[in-house]
Amino acid sequence: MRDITRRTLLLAATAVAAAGLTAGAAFAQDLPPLEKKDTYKVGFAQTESNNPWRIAQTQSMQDEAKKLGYQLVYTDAAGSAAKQVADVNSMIAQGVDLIFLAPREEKPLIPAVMAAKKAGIPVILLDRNVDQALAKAGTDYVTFIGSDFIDEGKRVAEWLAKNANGKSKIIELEGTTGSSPANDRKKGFDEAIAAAGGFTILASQSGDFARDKGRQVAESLLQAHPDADIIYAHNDEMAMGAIAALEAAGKKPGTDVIVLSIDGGKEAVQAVVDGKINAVVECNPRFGPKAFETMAKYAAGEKIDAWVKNDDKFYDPSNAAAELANAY
Ligand code: GZL
Repeated sequence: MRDITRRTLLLAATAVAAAGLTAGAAFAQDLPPLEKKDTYKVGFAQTESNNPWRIAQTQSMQDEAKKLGYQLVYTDAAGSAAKQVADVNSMIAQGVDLIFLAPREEKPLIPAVMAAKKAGIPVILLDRNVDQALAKAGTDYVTFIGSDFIDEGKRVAEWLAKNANGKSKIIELEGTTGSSPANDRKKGFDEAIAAAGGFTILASQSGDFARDKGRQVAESLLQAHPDADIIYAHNDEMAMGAIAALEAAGKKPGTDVIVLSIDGGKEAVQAVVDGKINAVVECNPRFGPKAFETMAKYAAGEKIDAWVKNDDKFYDPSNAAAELANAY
């Protein structure tokens, strides 16, 4: 009797384990659905509110949620990836229907994405992506809505290659370390500028997408490399900081030193008009309409592409004045 019971228990335990694994494996493949409803409770986990781009993105999301009559659970991680993970977990605990997440950095937010999936809550990534080796659109989250950051960096480099007029020594101000825009704007620019030939990147350092940090880093790199005659900033805030650093050093931004940026906010486009920035690739922060449109398509059962790509304009002296009114 004892042998039968033991054997039976072992067989049962094996069957349960196999079922569990199968179920787990099957679950791993299933993206949580979104029920078609008249209204939703939606989470938006923002990275920080330290610059006009972030503020414009948040405003766009809040405006669209209000227009639709949806309840928006908004959190601001104040620049901390760890807090952003906690913010997502709190949204899960509140039982939101879907989470919009702008992952501050590519790797630390993976657990948050997986926790939402495990809880049966679909995630749509906005503006920044997660490490594609660790999480996949269509399996772990619905989609990534955002710009092609590699192409943004490439477009800056291609403009520079045509308009450098003999300048060739570059200081690069990188965005937030570990973030997809910083990684990819560097990759796109560095590869294209190397392919163009004749340029040297003297130094490349993070200014964390922030104005004052960008100014401080530009100041120290200009002191270390007084021969630098090009500054490529991964966003407008650091470009504006670099302009302040150049003027403090008695140099004319846009003339003595070429200044290049990405984002295309009003202040930067005005700086192009004023001749202090030479060219800017747009990265539009107005995600609201496309984000909620994509959510509605998902609820309706439509197939969503792994990447819903935003198109970016380009501003230089040829069009900045005419385009200024449209900049965010
Ligand atoms: C890009 C976005 C970046 C902006 C910065 O999609 O993540 O973050 O370029 C912002 O201005 O801080």
